[in-house]
Formats: sequence, C-alpha cells, structure tokens
Amino acid sequence: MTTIDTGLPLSRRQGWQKLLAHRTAIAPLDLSFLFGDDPFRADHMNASGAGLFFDYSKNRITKGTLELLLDLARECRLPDRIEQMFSGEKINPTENRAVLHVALRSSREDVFRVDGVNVVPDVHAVLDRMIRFSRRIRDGEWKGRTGSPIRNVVNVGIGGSDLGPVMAYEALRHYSARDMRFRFVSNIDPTDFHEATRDLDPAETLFIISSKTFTTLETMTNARTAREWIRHTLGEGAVGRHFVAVSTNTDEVRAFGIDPENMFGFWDWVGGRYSMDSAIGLSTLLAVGEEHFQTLLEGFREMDLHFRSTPLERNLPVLHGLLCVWEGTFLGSATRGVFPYDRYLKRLPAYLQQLTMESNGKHVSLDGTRVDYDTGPVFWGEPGTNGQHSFYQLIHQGTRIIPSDLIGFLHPLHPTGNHHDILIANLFAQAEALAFGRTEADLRKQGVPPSLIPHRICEGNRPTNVILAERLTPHTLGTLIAFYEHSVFTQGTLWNIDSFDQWGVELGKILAQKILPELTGDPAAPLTHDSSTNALIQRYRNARLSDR
Ligand code: G6Q
Repeated sequence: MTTIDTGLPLSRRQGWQKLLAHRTAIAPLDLSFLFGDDPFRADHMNASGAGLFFDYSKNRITKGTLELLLDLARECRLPDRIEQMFSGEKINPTENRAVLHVALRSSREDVFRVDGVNVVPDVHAVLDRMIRFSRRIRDGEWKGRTGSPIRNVVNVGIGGSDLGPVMAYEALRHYSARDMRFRFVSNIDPTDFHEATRDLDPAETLFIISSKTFTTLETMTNARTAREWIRHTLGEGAVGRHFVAVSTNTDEVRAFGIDPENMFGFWDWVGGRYSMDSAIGLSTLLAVGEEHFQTLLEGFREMDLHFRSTPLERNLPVLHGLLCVWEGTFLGSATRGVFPYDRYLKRLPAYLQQLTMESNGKHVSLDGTRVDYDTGPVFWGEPGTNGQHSFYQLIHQGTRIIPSDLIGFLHPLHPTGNHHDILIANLFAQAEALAFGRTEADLRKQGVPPSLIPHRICEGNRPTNVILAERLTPHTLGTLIAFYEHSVFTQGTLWNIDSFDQWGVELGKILAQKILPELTGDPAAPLTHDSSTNALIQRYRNARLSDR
C-alpha cells in the first residue's frame, strides 16, 4: 500500500496551539463588536472565483484568525496535497487509489496520469459514447422492443450512484427535456420501485443500472425487479433495448443480460460520491442534453482551476474549508447547515450530506491513530425559506451554534412579480438576524412588555457564509459542487484523514447479510445476537408467520 507522508496530526502542530490560544483571546468579541470595530470588514472578508461570490465576513473570526488558519493549512502542506491529488498520486491510501474526479471534467488537451498513464483520452471516449447515446434517445432514434421511442428514464442506483443524479436532475429541471420523464429508484423498500414505475409504459422506458461494483444489494435487487417488470410485459428479448449499465464491472453487467456495448464505464479512481460528472451522470445528460452537460463540466473545471491555482488566502474552497474546521473543531459546532434559497436545489443538502459526512466522518488519521479532535460535523439542510418557518427558530435562539451556508442567485429563472426580491430579502435578512440578533435595548425601545423581553431576545453571533451566483445554470451547479468537493478535501487535509474511503458503511451491510436468512429461514432457529437484536428478529418472524 502506498502511504502518504502527511506529517503530524492537527493537535500536535504549532499552528493548532496558536489557534487554541487565539480562540481564548477572541472569545469575548462577538459579530456585533467585530463589525462595529471595522466598518470595512465585509470588503476584505469576501472572495470571488469561477462565478461564485463568497461572503465569509459573518464568521466568528478576526483577520488574525484567518492568518493563523492559513498558517495551519501551510503547516499541513495543503498546497502539496492539492498537487498530489491533481497529479494522480494515491492519496486514498486505505484503498490504494488515486482520487482523480478532476479528470472527469478535463478538457481534451489536459493530461491527468494514474500510474503513468494519461486517463483523459479514456474519459473523453466514454463521454463521447454517452453523448452519442443521448442523441439517439432524445431524438427518438433508439427504439424499445415494440418500436416505441424511449420517453421514460429510470436510474437505478444508490448512494453515490443515486444522490448526484437525483440532485442534478432536480437542480437542472429548468433545462431538461420536458417531454421525457425521469425517475430514480434507490431504496430497497419496494415502495420506491412501485411508485417510480406505476404510471410508466414499459415499452417507452429505459432503465439505467448505475453501480460502480454492480454487486450492491439494493441496486441489484431493484435491477432484477425492473428486469422482471420489462420481461413480463415485453418478453424475454426486451432487456437489451430497455437496459443500459453504468459500471466498472463488465463481467457482472454481461451476466445480468446487458450487452457491454451498452455499458458506460468509469474507473476505480472515481469515488461514488465524486462521480456525478462521470458516466453516473448519464441520466443528467439524457435530461439536459449535451450542450448543458458540457457546460456543467466546464463549471466544475473552472472551480478546479481556481482551487489549483489561486493563492490560499483568495481560494474559495480553501477559505470555506478552513472556516468549517474553525467552527467545527476549534469552536465546537457539532452540526453545519446548508440552506439554498432556490427550490431547484432542494436535493442539494442531501447530496452534500453524503459528500461531507461520508468523506470526513472519520475517527483515525491517515496513519491509523485515533484523532484527539473532532472531525466532520453533522451536515444537514433544506431550502431556506421553508426552513425559516420551522427549524430556523433553533438556529436563532437555541443553545447550540449552527454555522450555516446560505446560497442564493441574483437573477431568477422564473421572473414572477416580486417573488425573487422577497426570496433574496429573506436570505439577506436571515444572515443579518443570525449575526446581530435583537438586543434587550431594542426590545425596550419597541415597548415590549418586560416579561416577554427574555423570550424575544436573539443573542446573535450565529455565523453564516453567504454564497451568491448570478443565476442557477448548469455551469453554476458545476462550480458549486466542485467548491464543496474541494472544501471537503481541504478539511480532510487539515484533519489528516482519508476523505476518500468509507469503511464505516461496511459493518451494517455485513450484519444485514447475516440477519436476512434469520428472518426468512426456520422461525425457531436459535439467535445469537444481543438481546435487543434477538427480540427484534423474533418480532419480525412472528409477523411473517401471521402473514401466511
Ligand atoms: C460513495 C460510496 C457509496 C456508493 C454506493 C453505491 O462514495 O462508495 O455511496 O456510491 O454504495 O455503490 P455502487 O455504485 O457500487 O453500487
């Protein structure tokens, strides 16, 4: 296994000690004070790049905090680590893999090497095939078994093979083929398959079986159900016209009955949660067409270039990542919110939840020692204005601090009366209210009865980042996703962890394989789990018996 020398863990670095001391020194300074003290704070605490504007002035930081965080990033050799990623070094040591999702959005002239071999020609060969296939589907040239064109596309996949496609489809719906229907089946719960297909005509339906390994239990179970659904109505020979695969596993794809000619490949240097711009994005391409898909890739690429070439102090993903480490590890915020002020981004929080938590939910550093600091926080969110009428209460007045990203667009996709003005007024107002709150003095001036004053005080000092772009386009979506990908990498580098493996999801899968036959086999067979698991299994066995 290739190991990467990443040096000392965070807590043994000089920079860490300095930040701890600094944290104590600035603790009394809240955001009201910091803004009062420096009327130009917003002017120097923002950065722009790849079409995004990033206002980070409403974080609990001073200029000094930022300098110390940047020093720490240098001490953790962040610039070297960035170069290692772009150079195809095996920076995922526990799986002995390069991490080269940046090659997926390369231009044809770029060179990205893995084990000395330039992977860019392969990336473009797959992309070209995807584009040719999408033309045939969208133009109605590809016919189903009965001669009907394909009008329904169902992506079957889970985790990284589902969340990106769903999120991108929702985000780019405005740009999608409105005469086609796109559905996504991920859950093993049969309801998922039933609801996704109940009103579809099999003769017009294409299934994309998206699975890097082509062995994932949920996906393969759903894929077999889909195959039966097609065979049942269209006959044995229909599978070839109604199924394509996105995978790295040709043998399993063939064994399933899909011609490898209709398989779109990717590579082990693409992690599932970093794969939405690989062939896993086939449903996105079918939905938005090649021009928009290319623009999406360009957006990713622009942010990649920004990340690779911009000095740390002006580098958006680096700044965001450092602030996440500051808020989470140094100031102890256990969760982080992301609140897009755009309905099309309704699945972005779920997508980012996997990206951030599967990447940085790690308890050992790269050399296998237990870390003695907190790593990735719980990441969660919802579209903003809906959240304002529910859980924002806790963010304003709860006892826990929840740093948040508020994402908005300067121009609406559907200009309608003053809707967009109200939407954006709400975004800005929330950031202001969270930062500066409402004081006792304000409430007295307003004549609020004294008994109500404590209930109505908002203490403020709640940190937010505001991320703005011109308009939600495929390009913007690409830059936004790459921004978060590289922020995650920045955080993982400071924490000295492997952001690209996911061993934690393995144990539950293994146990499920053990429990499944215990549920369905001899109902009297003895059970050897803990007393709780035994009792739950027994309860389910009894329910199955009563169903007979
Ligand atoms: C992502 C993870 C995981 C993976 C799914 C699906 O980084 O590896 O979410 O994407 O388990 O795996 P397959 O694509 O192999 O079915």
